[in-house]
Amino acid sequence: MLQLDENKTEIPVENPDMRGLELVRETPQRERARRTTDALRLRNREAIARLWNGREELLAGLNAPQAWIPAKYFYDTLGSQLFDAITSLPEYYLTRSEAAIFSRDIGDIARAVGTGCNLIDLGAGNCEKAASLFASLKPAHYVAVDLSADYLETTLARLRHQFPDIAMSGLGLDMTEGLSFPDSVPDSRRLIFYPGSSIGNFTPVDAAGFLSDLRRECRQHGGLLIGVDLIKEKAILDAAYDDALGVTAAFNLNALNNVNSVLGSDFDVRDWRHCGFYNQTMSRAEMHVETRLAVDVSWPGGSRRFEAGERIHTENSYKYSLEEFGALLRRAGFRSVTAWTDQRNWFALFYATA
Ligand code: AVJ
Repeated sequence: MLQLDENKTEIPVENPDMRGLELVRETPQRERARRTTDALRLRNREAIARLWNGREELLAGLNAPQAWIPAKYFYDTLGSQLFDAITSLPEYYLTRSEAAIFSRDIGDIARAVGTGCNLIDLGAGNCEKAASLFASLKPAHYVAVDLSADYLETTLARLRHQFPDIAMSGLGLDMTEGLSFPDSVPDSRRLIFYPGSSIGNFTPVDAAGFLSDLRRECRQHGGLLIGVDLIKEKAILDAAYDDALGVTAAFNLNALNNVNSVLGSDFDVRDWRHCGFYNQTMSRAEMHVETRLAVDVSWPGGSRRFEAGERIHTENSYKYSLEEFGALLRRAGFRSVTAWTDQRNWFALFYATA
Protein backbone atom coordinates (compact mmCIF):
# COMPACT_ATOMS: atom_id res chain seq x y z
CA MET A 1 0.00 0.00 0.00
CA LEU A 2 1.19 3.43 -0.83
CA GLN A 3 0.04 6.53 0.96
CA LEU A 4 0.40 9.43 -1.44
CA ASP A 5 1.41 12.42 0.58
CA GLU A 6 -1.07 15.27 0.50
CA ASN A 7 1.51 17.96 1.00
CA LYS A 8 3.89 16.75 -1.61
CA THR A 9 4.80 19.42 -4.12
CA GLU A 10 3.11 19.06 -7.46
CA ILE A 11 4.99 16.88 -9.88
CA PRO A 12 5.97 18.56 -13.14
CA VAL A 13 3.38 17.89 -15.77
CA GLU A 14 4.90 16.61 -18.98
CA ASN A 15 1.77 15.39 -20.64
CA PRO A 16 0.66 18.26 -22.91
CA ASP A 17 -3.00 17.37 -22.32
CA MET A 18 -2.56 18.13 -18.64
CA ARG A 19 -1.43 21.71 -19.09
CA GLY A 20 -4.95 22.95 -19.50
CA LEU A 21 -6.16 21.44 -16.25
CA GLU A 22 -7.09 24.82 -14.81
CA LEU A 23 -9.56 25.30 -17.63
CA VAL A 24 -11.66 22.43 -16.40
CA ARG A 25 -13.99 24.55 -14.32
CA GLU A 26 -14.97 26.49 -17.41
CA THR A 27 -16.06 23.41 -19.34
CA PRO A 28 -19.86 23.45 -19.56
CA GLN A 29 -21.15 20.71 -17.29
CA ARG A 30 -23.52 19.37 -19.89
CA GLU A 31 -20.78 18.81 -22.39
CA ARG A 32 -18.69 17.07 -19.78
CA ALA A 33 -21.57 14.91 -18.72
CA ARG A 34 -22.18 13.86 -22.30
CA ARG A 35 -18.59 12.74 -22.59
CA THR A 36 -18.84 10.65 -19.44
CA THR A 37 -21.13 8.28 -21.28
CA ASP A 38 -18.23 7.32 -23.54
CA ALA A 39 -16.64 5.53 -20.68
CA LEU A 40 -19.64 3.38 -19.93
CA ARG A 41 -20.20 0.02 -21.46
CA LEU A 42 -23.46 -0.75 -23.12
CA ARG A 43 -25.36 -3.94 -23.31
CA ASN A 44 -28.31 -3.84 -25.63
CA ARG A 45 -29.94 -2.13 -28.57
CA GLU A 46 -32.37 -0.06 -26.52
CA ALA A 47 -29.60 1.41 -24.42
CA ILE A 48 -27.48 1.95 -27.47
CA ALA A 49 -30.22 3.79 -29.32
CA ARG A 50 -30.35 6.20 -26.38
CA LEU A 51 -26.62 6.69 -26.19
CA TRP A 52 -25.98 6.88 -29.89
CA ASN A 53 -28.37 9.74 -30.45
CA GLY A 54 -25.41 12.05 -30.94
CA ARG A 55 -25.66 11.77 -34.72
CA GLU A 56 -24.27 15.27 -35.04
CA GLU A 57 -21.19 14.43 -33.00
CA LEU A 58 -20.63 11.36 -35.16
CA LEU A 59 -20.98 13.36 -38.38
CA ALA A 60 -18.66 16.07 -37.09
CA GLY A 61 -16.11 13.37 -36.31
CA LEU A 62 -16.37 11.72 -39.73
CA ASN A 63 -16.10 15.06 -41.51
CA ALA A 64 -13.18 16.36 -39.46
CA PRO A 65 -9.85 16.70 -41.34
CA GLN A 66 -8.50 14.03 -38.98
CA ALA A 67 -11.58 11.79 -38.80
CA TRP A 68 -12.63 10.25 -35.51
CA ILE A 69 -15.43 8.10 -34.11
CA PRO A 70 -16.43 8.39 -30.41
CA ALA A 71 -15.28 5.35 -28.43
CA LYS A 72 -18.83 4.59 -27.31
CA TYR A 73 -19.52 3.14 -30.78
CA PHE A 74 -17.62 -0.03 -29.84
CA TYR A 75 -20.25 -1.27 -27.47
CA ASP A 76 -23.22 -2.90 -29.09
CA THR A 77 -23.95 -6.42 -27.85
CA LEU A 78 -21.27 -7.98 -30.06
CA GLY A 79 -18.79 -5.26 -29.09
CA SER A 80 -19.37 -5.91 -25.40
CA GLN A 81 -18.83 -9.63 -26.00
CA LEU A 82 -15.64 -8.91 -27.91
CA PHE A 83 -14.43 -6.74 -25.06
CA ASP A 84 -15.13 -9.59 -22.64
CA ALA A 85 -13.04 -11.83 -24.90
CA ILE A 86 -10.24 -9.23 -24.88
CA THR A 87 -10.06 -9.50 -21.09
CA SER A 88 -9.14 -13.19 -21.48
CA LEU A 89 -6.31 -12.55 -23.96
CA PRO A 90 -2.76 -13.23 -22.75
CA GLU A 91 -1.68 -9.75 -23.96
CA TYR A 92 -4.48 -7.83 -22.20
CA TYR A 93 -3.08 -7.73 -18.68
CA LEU A 94 -5.34 -4.96 -17.31
CA THR A 95 -8.26 -7.01 -16.06
CA ARG A 96 -6.07 -9.74 -14.54
CA SER A 97 -3.72 -7.24 -12.88
CA GLU A 98 -6.65 -5.46 -11.27
CA ALA A 99 -8.12 -8.77 -10.11
CA ALA A 100 -4.73 -9.72 -8.63
CA ILE A 101 -4.71 -6.52 -6.57
CA PHE A 102 -8.19 -7.27 -5.26
CA SER A 103 -7.34 -10.82 -4.35
CA ARG A 104 -4.06 -9.99 -2.64
CA ASP A 105 -5.04 -6.73 -0.91
CA ILE A 106 -8.73 -7.10 -0.23
CA GLY A 107 -8.14 -7.16 3.53
CA ASP A 108 -6.21 -3.93 3.35
CA ILE A 109 -8.75 -2.36 1.02
CA ALA A 110 -11.67 -3.34 3.26
CA ARG A 111 -9.90 -1.83 6.28
CA ALA A 112 -9.39 1.44 4.42
CA VAL A 113 -12.92 1.60 3.03
CA GLY A 114 -14.75 0.14 6.02
CA THR A 115 -17.94 -1.92 5.93
CA GLY A 116 -21.53 -0.78 5.51
CA CYS A 117 -21.02 1.67 2.64
CA ASN A 118 -23.47 2.49 -0.11
CA LEU A 119 -21.66 1.03 -3.08
CA ILE A 120 -22.23 2.79 -6.42
CA ASP A 121 -20.93 0.78 -9.36
CA LEU A 122 -20.31 2.85 -12.51
CA GLY A 123 -20.66 0.88 -15.73
CA ALA A 124 -21.68 -2.18 -13.72
CA GLY A 125 -22.39 -4.44 -16.70
CA ASN A 126 -22.69 -7.97 -15.32
CA CYS A 127 -21.93 -6.67 -11.77
CA GLU A 128 -19.27 -9.39 -11.38
CA LYS A 129 -16.43 -7.18 -10.11
CA ALA A 130 -18.53 -5.45 -7.49
CA ALA A 131 -20.17 -8.69 -6.37
CA SER A 132 -16.75 -10.16 -5.67
CA LEU A 133 -16.28 -7.40 -3.07
CA PHE A 134 -19.58 -7.96 -1.24
CA ALA A 135 -18.18 -10.52 1.20
CA SER A 136 -15.41 -8.17 2.37
CA LEU A 137 -17.04 -4.75 2.11
CA LYS A 138 -20.49 -5.81 3.31
CA PRO A 139 -22.21 -2.86 1.65
CA ALA A 140 -25.57 -1.75 3.07
CA HIS A 141 -26.83 -0.85 -0.35
CA TYR A 142 -25.62 -1.67 -3.85
CA VAL A 143 -26.47 0.67 -6.72
CA ALA A 144 -25.56 -0.67 -10.15
CA VAL A 145 -25.33 2.05 -12.77
CA ASP A 146 -25.29 1.24 -16.46
CA LEU A 147 -27.04 2.48 -19.54
CA SER A 148 -29.16 -0.58 -19.85
CA ALA A 149 -31.59 -0.78 -16.93
CA ASP A 150 -33.18 -3.92 -18.36
CA TYR A 151 -29.94 -5.81 -18.43
CA LEU A 152 -29.18 -4.68 -14.88
CA GLU A 153 -32.52 -5.89 -13.54
CA THR A 154 -31.88 -9.44 -14.74
CA THR A 155 -28.48 -9.49 -13.08
CA LEU A 156 -29.74 -7.86 -9.87
CA ALA A 157 -32.57 -10.39 -9.51
CA ARG A 158 -29.93 -13.11 -9.31
CA LEU A 159 -27.72 -11.10 -6.94
CA ARG A 160 -30.60 -10.24 -4.56
CA HIS A 161 -31.24 -13.92 -4.16
CA GLN A 162 -27.56 -14.56 -3.42
CA PHE A 163 -27.12 -11.61 -1.04
CA PRO A 164 -30.46 -11.06 0.70
CA ASP A 165 -28.93 -8.67 3.28
CA ILE A 166 -27.85 -6.09 0.73
CA ALA A 167 -30.42 -3.61 -0.60
CA MET A 168 -29.98 -3.36 -4.36
CA SER A 169 -31.07 -1.00 -7.05
CA GLY A 170 -30.31 -0.69 -10.73
CA LEU A 171 -29.96 2.69 -12.31
CA GLY A 172 -30.28 2.99 -16.08
CA LEU A 173 -28.52 6.30 -16.01
CA ASP A 174 -28.00 8.29 -19.14
CA MET A 175 -25.31 10.64 -17.99
CA THR A 176 -26.22 13.11 -20.74
CA GLU A 177 -28.62 14.32 -18.04
CA GLY A 178 -25.65 15.12 -15.83
CA LEU A 179 -23.92 13.03 -13.26
CA SER A 180 -26.24 13.38 -10.32
CA PHE A 181 -28.00 10.45 -8.76
CA PRO A 182 -31.71 10.38 -7.92
CA ASP A 183 -32.93 10.56 -4.30
CA SER A 184 -33.25 6.79 -4.20
CA VAL A 185 -29.46 6.58 -4.01
CA PRO A 186 -28.53 6.82 -0.32
CA ASP A 187 -26.71 9.99 0.59
CA SER A 188 -24.48 8.75 3.33
CA ARG A 189 -21.16 6.92 3.06
CA ARG A 190 -21.11 6.58 -0.67
CA LEU A 191 -18.37 4.48 -2.21
CA ILE A 192 -18.14 5.10 -5.93
CA PHE A 193 -16.56 2.15 -7.72
CA TYR A 194 -15.06 2.77 -11.16
CA PRO A 195 -12.84 -0.18 -12.08
CA GLY A 196 -11.10 -1.35 -15.26
CA SER A 197 -9.24 1.88 -16.10
CA SER A 198 -12.24 3.17 -18.02
CA ILE A 199 -11.11 6.61 -16.82
CA GLY A 200 -8.36 6.19 -19.45
CA ASN A 201 -10.85 6.97 -22.22
CA PHE A 202 -11.04 10.58 -21.02
CA THR A 203 -8.30 13.06 -21.85
CA PRO A 204 -6.54 14.08 -18.61
CA VAL A 205 -8.42 17.40 -18.74
CA ASP A 206 -11.79 15.70 -19.08
CA ALA A 207 -10.80 13.10 -16.48
CA ALA A 208 -10.14 15.93 -14.01
CA GLY A 209 -13.62 17.32 -14.69
CA PHE A 210 -15.25 13.91 -14.34
CA LEU A 211 -13.36 13.20 -11.11
CA SER A 212 -14.56 16.45 -9.56
CA ASP A 213 -18.12 15.48 -10.48
CA LEU A 214 -17.52 12.16 -8.73
CA ARG A 215 -16.04 13.98 -5.73
CA ARG A 216 -19.23 16.04 -5.49
CA GLU A 217 -21.39 12.90 -5.69
CA CYS A 218 -19.39 11.29 -2.87
CA ARG A 219 -20.86 13.92 -0.50
CA GLN A 220 -19.33 13.97 2.99
CA HIS A 221 -17.63 10.84 4.28
CA GLY A 222 -17.71 9.20 0.87
CA GLY A 223 -14.92 7.81 -1.25
CA LEU A 224 -13.86 6.65 -4.68
CA LEU A 225 -12.33 3.26 -5.55
CA ILE A 226 -10.90 3.49 -9.05
CA GLY A 227 -8.72 1.29 -11.27
CA VAL A 228 -6.00 2.95 -13.35
CA ASP A 229 -3.61 1.48 -15.89
CA LEU A 230 -0.02 2.61 -15.38
CA ILE A 231 2.67 3.77 -17.80
CA LYS A 232 4.94 0.90 -18.82
CA GLU A 233 7.24 -0.37 -21.52
CA LYS A 234 5.93 0.33 -25.02
CA ALA A 235 6.20 -3.28 -26.25
CA ILE A 236 3.81 -4.50 -23.53
CA LEU A 237 1.23 -1.82 -24.33
CA ASP A 238 1.58 -2.32 -28.09
CA ALA A 239 0.76 -6.01 -27.64
CA ALA A 240 -2.16 -5.30 -25.30
CA TYR A 241 -3.82 -3.15 -27.98
CA ASP A 242 -2.84 -5.31 -30.97
CA ASP A 243 -3.16 -8.95 -29.93
CA ALA A 244 -1.99 -11.92 -31.98
CA LEU A 245 -5.45 -13.45 -32.40
CA GLY A 246 -6.97 -10.27 -33.76
CA VAL A 247 -9.72 -9.98 -31.17
CA THR A 248 -8.90 -6.32 -30.54
CA ALA A 249 -8.93 -5.82 -34.31
CA ALA A 250 -12.46 -7.24 -34.49
CA PHE A 251 -13.51 -5.10 -31.51
CA ASN A 252 -12.14 -1.98 -33.21
CA LEU A 253 -13.49 -2.68 -36.71
CA ASN A 254 -16.92 -3.47 -35.28
CA ALA A 255 -17.26 0.26 -34.58
CA LEU A 256 -17.65 0.72 -38.36
CA ASN A 257 -20.61 -1.70 -38.38
CA ASN A 258 -22.16 0.25 -35.53
CA VAL A 259 -21.66 3.52 -37.36
CA ASN A 260 -23.36 1.95 -40.42
CA SER A 261 -26.36 0.95 -38.35
CA VAL A 262 -26.74 4.39 -36.78
CA LEU A 263 -25.94 6.55 -39.77
CA GLY A 264 -26.98 4.30 -42.64
CA SER A 265 -23.45 4.64 -44.01
CA ASP A 266 -21.76 2.03 -46.19
CA PHE A 267 -18.38 1.36 -44.56
CA ASP A 268 -17.11 -2.02 -45.75
CA VAL A 269 -15.15 -3.51 -42.86
CA ARG A 270 -13.06 -5.53 -45.33
CA ASP A 271 -11.57 -2.31 -46.71
CA TRP A 272 -10.15 -1.37 -43.29
CA ARG A 273 -7.46 -2.68 -41.01
CA HIS A 274 -6.92 -2.36 -37.27
CA CYS A 275 -4.22 -0.09 -35.88
CA GLY A 276 -3.42 -0.27 -32.17
CA PHE A 277 -0.27 1.02 -30.48
CA TYR A 278 1.12 2.99 -27.57
CA ASN A 279 1.87 6.66 -28.20
CA GLN A 280 4.67 7.40 -25.72
CA THR A 281 4.62 11.16 -26.24
CA MET A 282 0.95 11.34 -25.29
CA SER A 283 1.02 8.57 -22.65
CA ARG A 284 -1.87 6.82 -24.32
CA ALA A 285 -2.74 3.71 -26.25
CA GLU A 286 -4.45 4.66 -29.49
CA MET A 287 -6.72 2.75 -31.80
CA HIS A 288 -7.44 3.72 -35.38
CA VAL A 289 -8.95 2.03 -38.39
CA GLU A 290 -6.85 2.47 -41.52
CA THR A 291 -8.16 2.08 -45.03
CA ARG A 292 -6.33 -0.42 -47.27
CA LEU A 293 -7.30 1.46 -50.44
CA ALA A 294 -8.97 4.71 -51.48
CA VAL A 295 -12.68 4.44 -50.67
CA ASP A 296 -15.76 6.59 -50.95
CA VAL A 297 -18.08 6.22 -47.98
CA SER A 298 -21.64 7.56 -48.22
CA TRP A 299 -24.52 8.12 -45.85
CA PRO A 300 -27.89 9.83 -46.29
CA GLY A 301 -27.03 13.49 -46.79
CA GLY A 302 -23.26 13.16 -47.15
CA SER A 303 -20.15 11.28 -48.15
CA ARG A 304 -16.40 11.31 -47.74
CA ARG A 305 -13.43 10.00 -49.64
CA PHE A 306 -10.68 8.34 -47.63
CA GLU A 307 -7.33 8.01 -49.39
CA ALA A 308 -5.35 4.76 -49.14
CA GLY A 309 -3.70 4.56 -45.73
CA GLU A 310 -5.92 7.26 -44.19
CA ARG A 311 -7.01 6.62 -40.62
CA ILE A 312 -10.04 7.20 -38.44
CA HIS A 313 -9.16 7.62 -34.77
CA THR A 314 -11.43 5.42 -32.64
CA GLU A 315 -10.00 5.41 -29.09
CA ASN A 316 -7.52 6.87 -26.64
CA SER A 317 -6.65 4.96 -23.51
CA TYR A 318 -4.50 7.17 -21.27
CA LYS A 319 -1.88 5.71 -18.94
CA TYR A 320 -0.68 7.45 -15.77
CA SER A 321 2.09 7.25 -13.23
CA LEU A 322 1.02 6.78 -9.60
CA GLU A 323 2.07 10.36 -8.86
CA GLU A 324 0.24 11.85 -11.82
CA PHE A 325 -3.03 10.15 -11.01
CA GLY A 326 -2.70 10.93 -7.31
CA ALA A 327 -2.24 14.60 -8.23
CA LEU A 328 -5.31 14.45 -10.49
CA LEU A 329 -7.40 13.07 -7.61
CA ARG A 330 -6.23 15.78 -5.23
CA ARG A 331 -6.91 18.48 -7.79
CA ALA A 332 -10.43 17.10 -8.08
CA GLY A 333 -10.80 17.76 -4.35
CA PHE A 334 -10.18 14.33 -2.88
CA ARG A 335 -8.29 14.42 0.37
CA SER A 336 -6.41 11.30 1.32
CA VAL A 337 -5.25 9.14 -1.55
CA THR A 338 -4.11 5.55 -1.15
CA ALA A 339 -2.94 3.24 -3.93
CA TRP A 340 -2.29 -0.46 -4.30
CA THR A 341 -0.44 -1.93 -7.28
CA ASP A 342 0.09 -5.43 -8.61
CA GLN A 343 3.45 -7.17 -8.34
CA ARG A 344 4.72 -5.84 -11.65
CA ASN A 345 3.51 -2.28 -11.00
CA TRP A 346 1.44 -2.42 -14.15
CA PHE A 347 -1.92 -1.42 -12.69
CA ALA A 348 -3.11 0.58 -9.70
CA LEU A 349 -6.19 0.68 -7.57
CA PHE A 350 -6.75 4.05 -5.89
CA TYR A 351 -8.89 4.79 -2.88
CA ALA A 352 -9.56 8.49 -2.42
CA THR A 353 -11.70 10.03 0.29
CA ALA A 354 -13.98 12.99 -0.30
C1 AVJ B 1 -12.62 -0.59 -21.38
C2 AVJ B 1 -11.68 1.51 -21.97
C3 AVJ B 1 -10.65 0.18 -20.24
O1 AVJ B 1 -8.93 1.17 -22.87
O2 AVJ B 1 -8.12 -0.77 -22.36
C4 AVJ B 1 -9.62 -2.66 -24.81
C5 AVJ B 1 -11.06 -0.69 -23.95
N1 AVJ B 1 -9.68 -0.88 -26.03
N2 AVJ B 1 -8.85 -2.86 -25.89
C6 AVJ B 1 -9.07 -0.03 -22.60
C7 AVJ B 1 -10.14 -1.40 -24.90
C8 AVJ B 1 -8.89 -1.79 -26.63
C9 AVJ B 1 -10.49 -0.61 -22.56
N3 AVJ B 1 -11.35 0.13 -21.55
